[in-house]
Amino acid sequence: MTGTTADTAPAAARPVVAIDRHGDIAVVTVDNPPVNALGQALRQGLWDAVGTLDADPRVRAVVLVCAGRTFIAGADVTEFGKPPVPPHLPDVVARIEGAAKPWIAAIHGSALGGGLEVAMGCRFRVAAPDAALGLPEVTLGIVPGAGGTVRTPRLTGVEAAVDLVTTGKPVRAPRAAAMGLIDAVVEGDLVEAAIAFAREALTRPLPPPVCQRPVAAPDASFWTEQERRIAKAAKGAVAPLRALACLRRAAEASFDAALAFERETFLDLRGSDQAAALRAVFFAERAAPRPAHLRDVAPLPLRRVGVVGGGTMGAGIAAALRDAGLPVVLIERDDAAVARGLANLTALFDGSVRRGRLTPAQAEARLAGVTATTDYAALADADLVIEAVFEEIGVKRAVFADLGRVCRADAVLATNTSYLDPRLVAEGLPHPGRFIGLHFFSPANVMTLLEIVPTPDTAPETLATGFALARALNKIPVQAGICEGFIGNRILKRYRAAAEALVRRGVPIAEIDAAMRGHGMAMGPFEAQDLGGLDIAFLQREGARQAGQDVPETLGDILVRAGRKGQKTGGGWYDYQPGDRRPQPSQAVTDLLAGQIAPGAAMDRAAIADHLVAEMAAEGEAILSEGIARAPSDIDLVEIHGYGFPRWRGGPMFAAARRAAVAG
Ligand code: T1G
Ligand code: NAD
Repeated sequence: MTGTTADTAPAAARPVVAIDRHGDIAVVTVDNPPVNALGQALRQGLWDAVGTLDADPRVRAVVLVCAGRTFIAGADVTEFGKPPVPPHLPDVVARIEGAAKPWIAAIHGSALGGGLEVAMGCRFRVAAPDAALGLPEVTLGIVPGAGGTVRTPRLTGVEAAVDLVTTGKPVRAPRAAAMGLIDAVVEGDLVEAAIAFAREALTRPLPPPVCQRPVAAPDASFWTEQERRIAKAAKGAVAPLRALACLRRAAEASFDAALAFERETFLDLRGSDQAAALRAVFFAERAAPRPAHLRDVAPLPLRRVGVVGGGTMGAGIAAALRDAGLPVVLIERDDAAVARGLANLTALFDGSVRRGRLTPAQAEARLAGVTATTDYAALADADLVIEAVFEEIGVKRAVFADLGRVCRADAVLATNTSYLDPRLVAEGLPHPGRFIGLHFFSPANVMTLLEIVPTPDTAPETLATGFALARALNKIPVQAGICEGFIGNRILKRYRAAAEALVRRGVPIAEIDAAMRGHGMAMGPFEAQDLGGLDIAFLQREGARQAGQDVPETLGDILVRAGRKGQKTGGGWYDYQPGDRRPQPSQAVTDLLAGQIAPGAAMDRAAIADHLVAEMAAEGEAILSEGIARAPSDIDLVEIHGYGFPRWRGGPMFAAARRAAVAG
């Protein structure tokens, strides 16, 4: 930097790949922020480093390490739509694997996709204890493209490789070591530990490169069983089964033949509709927590949170807050309700223990962080209070009157209302700039969607605090404007109405549900209502009718009036045998609806699904044109994270745009 001063000099371009020498060990440092994605410059840098170090007689081994928050997080997803530029990643991995000096990958943060493939090209892998390793390609609608399906089974055996590759779920370093994916978990300074590991390794004969290691092939029945299992779990996503086929080839064919098959599959899927959809969702999810219009707005601190109401939603929200480590004050209306609220919370944490997500000790600590009381004074120092009491305007207003009295003037006050107008809920509240809607989804400690609903009075920092909360809770936030049902429930209403309209035209209920499941939805519209209960929407319609609105009678109304509220009453749109959640077509429903239904219109399942998804997208268009949603991708995130829409279809708005592009 001679001749310039630090103040005036342009920032010196840091090399993407730098080489340092520690005696006879070279350290190759990758520095390509934010996540060391394998863009062209990085691939070229690694390619050149192999040449440089092979030619350097002083170097006996090479440690590969990354700067910043993570090891190489994979291929550069932004390059996917573009023509590939050499050197191609499989060639870079092969070059590292074939280097004259052994390379040792030193992993921290995440080694994902192409990052793990580079690491598998190295002769050894060591990792910090909290590092994560995985092959998430199937979640992007593709398969690993640089040997992941061929090298993984050579390190871990086929069974573990099937798990890693077809689920896309990463594993932590200790488990990776147990599986054979890495050679050691190392504590302390990663570079020093990796250098020490290298020196030690050089004292013994080297293991063969991964490509030369054997793999034991399971028999045909193993593959049939895996195919069946994976097809069921994939619900229409194609990548997991294609990845399985690659693994089978890896077990049964030569290394080179399997590599060629993997590459062919990768290139085929990369241009597919499913991959395009999953890429769009990938970027939408990453953009959602930090929206551009709030970039310059600092959120308020979130240290202590209150929840009012300990029912289904309040308990779920409190559990989510505790999972994020926040202390919670839970307010209920009387002592019995306090006890019920605590019992609800206990049941949620016990469920996590049963599923192996929490240890009993952790569950106890979660519960110990909740102060449950009837005394609003306990909210005096809360930074945020979320109201989740009965969906009645009078009850909610009374709660906010109390909150207005006891809370700090700068405490954010939020309502979890599903359908009420937040402006009416907040009427009369002092300092209305701190008020906001935070619409969680049930079960609130599991569902990842959070609709954030500002009123015209909501201050920017209050809005930013809603997004900060979503980040703290690891949820996907979507900003919604005020209308009945916000984004998600408004589309749900249109979707259900359209499904009922098909029933009126004579399409069998079970055909509609089967069509939507076949489309990849978690459930069909009618079985989902049976699960959640038909009475909630019924009561809402009745309320509107009593308020003088013209709400035409729905088929659901007829069922509820006949006592058919869903599974909890033994029947709704279907019948249920006691203790059996499988829906059975119902003669009683056929009889009840007889006068409403036209004689059998035939409609194939694909046409049913296309029609209903087009209805969702049409409502989405209306929502956009009214400014209720800020972008089509926000609507897609709502449907995917709140309503079980298949991720690999990208959401109703993505699907509609794709369809329009193909048609036009
Ligand atoms: N390519 C391009 N940009 C990426 C990226 C990637 N792979 N991963 C992350 N980003 C951007 C992201 O959009 C965001 O941008 C910023 O980095 C920080 O991300 C051949 C085919 C590594 C665990 O799927 O899981 O390898 O918003 O907020 O919370 O077989 O990023 O700042 O502008 O998520 O610290 C496989 C995906 C690719 C990894 C870090 N790899 N990334 O989490 O940061 S396919 C992945 C992650 C592949 C080969 C194939 C996470 C992370 P901006 P972030 P984070
Ligand atoms: P719920 O009936 O299970 O729970 C309501 C709780 O509020 C009860 O425990 C009740 O004792 C308590 N409560 C009533 N008045 C109170 C008061 N004055 N002070 C303190 N506590 C009081 O209802 P829920 O399903 O949890 O719904 C709560 C809110 O969340 C509603 O506004 C609802 O629309 C909304 N919501 C519900 C869902 C869902 O799927 N259940 C989803 C999103 C939003």
